[in-house]
Amino acid sequence: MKEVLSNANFPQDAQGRTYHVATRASQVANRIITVGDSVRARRIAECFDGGKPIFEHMSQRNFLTLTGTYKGCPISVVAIGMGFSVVDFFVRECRAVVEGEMIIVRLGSCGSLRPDYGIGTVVVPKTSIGISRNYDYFHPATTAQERSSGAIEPYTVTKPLDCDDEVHDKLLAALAAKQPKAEASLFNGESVKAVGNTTNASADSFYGSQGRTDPSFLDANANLIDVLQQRYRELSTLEMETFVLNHLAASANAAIDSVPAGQPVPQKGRIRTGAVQMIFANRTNSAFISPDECHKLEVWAGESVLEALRNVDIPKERLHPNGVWD
Ligand code: R1P
Repeated sequence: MKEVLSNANFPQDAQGRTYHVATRASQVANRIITVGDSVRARRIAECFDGGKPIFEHMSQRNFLTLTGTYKGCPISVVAIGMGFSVVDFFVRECRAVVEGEMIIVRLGSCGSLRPDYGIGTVVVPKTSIGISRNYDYFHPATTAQERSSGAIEPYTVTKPLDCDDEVHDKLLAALAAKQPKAEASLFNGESVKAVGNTTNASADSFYGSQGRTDPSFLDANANLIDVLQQRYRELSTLEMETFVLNHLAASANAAIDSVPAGQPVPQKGRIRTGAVQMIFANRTNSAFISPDECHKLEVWAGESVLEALRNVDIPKERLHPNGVWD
């Protein structure tokens, strides 16, 4: 750690840089694309005006922020890694340095649970559920009776939380407008397509809580996917971030809505979320994406998310007056 930080509750340096993402006011735009992978982030940033970001910072904790303009509209691309906890660092720390409404879109890879959504399909979910490992189920003190009776289940599944309707629709429209022509040599001859209005599940592991099997660990997940699909008929994709993004947006919006009438509302605006999920693994037939296919999907999806974000209005009065970076 290089900077001197203060405030153990929410550590920031003297200029307001946050502890992990390490950006400060005027370095992050109100419209953000978040990805897991810094290579994908840089690929998207090549579409910025001038072919590169205006502001760039890789934090010591490996959060990469690239801020530029796309057709004149300020947008940040932030690579955060994978999983629930990094979404929490990212959303809270970016919220702390951005004034006004935020629109955050996760552009990530996912596994498909549907034979008709193969490699080459890009999915825009409408809603997401969260799946977490219940650590107590695996605790040595938990009895066989507690396990077999169902008193303690191995996984907990949340209620669904929606993405923003307008963001969902603009993402789907942009993907359709920029859809590349299918090539027989790519995607195993499957047609390249974008689909929307699906249900996603975000899991707290790539392995156990996504129903993958591993004889080296007790995971108690043999019927997890079947149970999820019975409960959510439209369940199409599995990944690791969208649910938490929707949850944090709902929490931020609830904090604003809970301000009693007549009391000053914080300067911070609402958070609206969306997700674009590129199918890298088809769990129904074990297919996995090739590097060429990955590149093609990332270019299509990346440009589409930039275009969609540009097309979602953020009313001027809710933008920070100094909405420029330095
Ligand atoms: C698994 O390999 C990871 O890839 C996806 C999933 O959500 C999961 O976190 O994220 P990115 O493709 O954005 O890294």
